[in-house]
Amino acid sequence: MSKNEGLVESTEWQRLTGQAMQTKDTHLRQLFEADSKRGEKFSLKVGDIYLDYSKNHLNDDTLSLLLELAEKRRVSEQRGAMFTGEKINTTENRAVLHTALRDLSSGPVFVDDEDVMSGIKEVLDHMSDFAHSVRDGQWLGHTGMPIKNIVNIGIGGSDLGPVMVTEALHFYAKRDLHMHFVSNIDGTHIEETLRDLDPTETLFIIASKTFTTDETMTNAKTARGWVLHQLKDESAIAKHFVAVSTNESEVKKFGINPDNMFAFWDWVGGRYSLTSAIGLSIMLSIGPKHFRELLGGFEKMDTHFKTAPLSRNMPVLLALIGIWNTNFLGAENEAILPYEQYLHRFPAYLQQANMESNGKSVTKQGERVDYTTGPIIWGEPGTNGQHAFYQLIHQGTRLVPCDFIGFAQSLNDPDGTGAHHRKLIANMFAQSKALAFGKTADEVRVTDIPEELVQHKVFEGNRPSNTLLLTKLTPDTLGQLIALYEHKIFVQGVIWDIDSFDQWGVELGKVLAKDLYEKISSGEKVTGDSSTTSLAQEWQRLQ
Ligand code: G6Q
Repeated sequence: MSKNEGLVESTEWQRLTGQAMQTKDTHLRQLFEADSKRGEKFSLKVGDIYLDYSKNHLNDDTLSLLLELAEKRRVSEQRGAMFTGEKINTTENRAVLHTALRDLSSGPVFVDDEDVMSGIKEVLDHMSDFAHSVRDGQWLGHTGMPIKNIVNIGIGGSDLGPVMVTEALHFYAKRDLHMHFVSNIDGTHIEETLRDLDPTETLFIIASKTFTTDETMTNAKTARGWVLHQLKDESAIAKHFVAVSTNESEVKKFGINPDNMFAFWDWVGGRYSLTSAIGLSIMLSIGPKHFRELLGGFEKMDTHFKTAPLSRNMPVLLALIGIWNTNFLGAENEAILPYEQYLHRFPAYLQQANMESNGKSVTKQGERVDYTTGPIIWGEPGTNGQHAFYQLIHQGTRLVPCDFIGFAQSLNDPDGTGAHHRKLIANMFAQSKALAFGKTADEVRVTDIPEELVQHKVFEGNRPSNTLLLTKLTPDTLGQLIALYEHKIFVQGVIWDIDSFDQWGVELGKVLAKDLYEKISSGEKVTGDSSTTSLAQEWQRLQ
């Protein structure tokens, strides 16, 4: 009998099901009334992150039961296996070692009897030398011009992390080096990006682990054509293109000098790669010193995750709360709500990190699960979301567990009074308060309003949320925050017994698109199902 067959039937799971039944009618208001210290009690500070998880439907018993589940699913053992380079990505037979990328202080880490640490340090030094030369204006384009624009061409894991972090740390950026990101195969993306750029002062980073991804290679070839059209010399490619990849032969074929290739390894998954050479665009933007601070932040959270007992382990707690909401309270989704404009791409980044990792329906042994796995992740920065979709979170019929993320200190104070930031944070606190405690009909009636409006103005409350309050947005604290979510996702994958590090679900669409591309390009009739056939015919008719 496989380990997974017993998950739902296990004592731990059954007891949690019972706990959910037993506590389902207790309102968050009652939990807070029963314990005046609940807010302090259900909170944890790690590094620069203060996590308040008190506004969740849980009590001491729930937490104990969840921790028993984590023990039963051997979370500690699996965590050790990841950090020591065991091939825990079983369907691809790969180690999962993004933590080694930021483990800059300690001893060797082995994959197939080879210590990976020296290679990591070498690439980091290579990246730093290159970033310095571009930022200092020593790296010159083909006509002798310094570089003013960097265009990162990549998609998925080779795009979302770099975009998110470059935006998040824009405060620390070299302002006269403009960063651009092209990912979509839609020609509009590259067309609109390049239309105002001058190739003599533009450098392209072709970021692709495989160097075969259709979107990236199509955009890279277009960029190559754009450069050659204006500079009219093949030797210009060496000055205007660098690559980040694991595939040296394809990089060479493209015409990029292997000296300008920044390597990484198959044990770095795409969506976990921003601390590898895939972060080159980040380093160019914020500089090598800040990039190392970012790695330092990741390392702090890695160390905490690796060493803290499960009961005081922030990624583990976040993961267990997510499991509780998903598997026992029936939540289908999680909203990520950063009250920080610089983090405006953080929800999109976490969407991939979480949904590509845990959007699985078979166990590691290939058996269909009989429980819910990864939630739908979505979100937008506050306060914008408040004027858009928060209505549904407050008064709709769905359960939307929220993560509020805010910073104690702001990086900007445009009117010199601090009012913007105080208003921002007051809104964040207000939202989780309103979600948890709501407003009863009696409270609504305190003001003189027509009776027929009362129910419209009632807030049931009782809606769960976590709040993460960080000191200040820096490379270091951002690293801590990202690593926190990476490890949360890992812990949930372990509990669900799924492979969080493969992504077979993206394959079918790619194969079908290739076939359809060939057919519509050659004018061949598309046959098969009547929907796709009709769509293709209509498209052909409209050409
Ligand atoms: C991430 C996925 C995926 C990948 C892209 C780009 O974990 O593997 O998003 O990053 O498909 O792949 P390449 O880097 O190989 O172009």
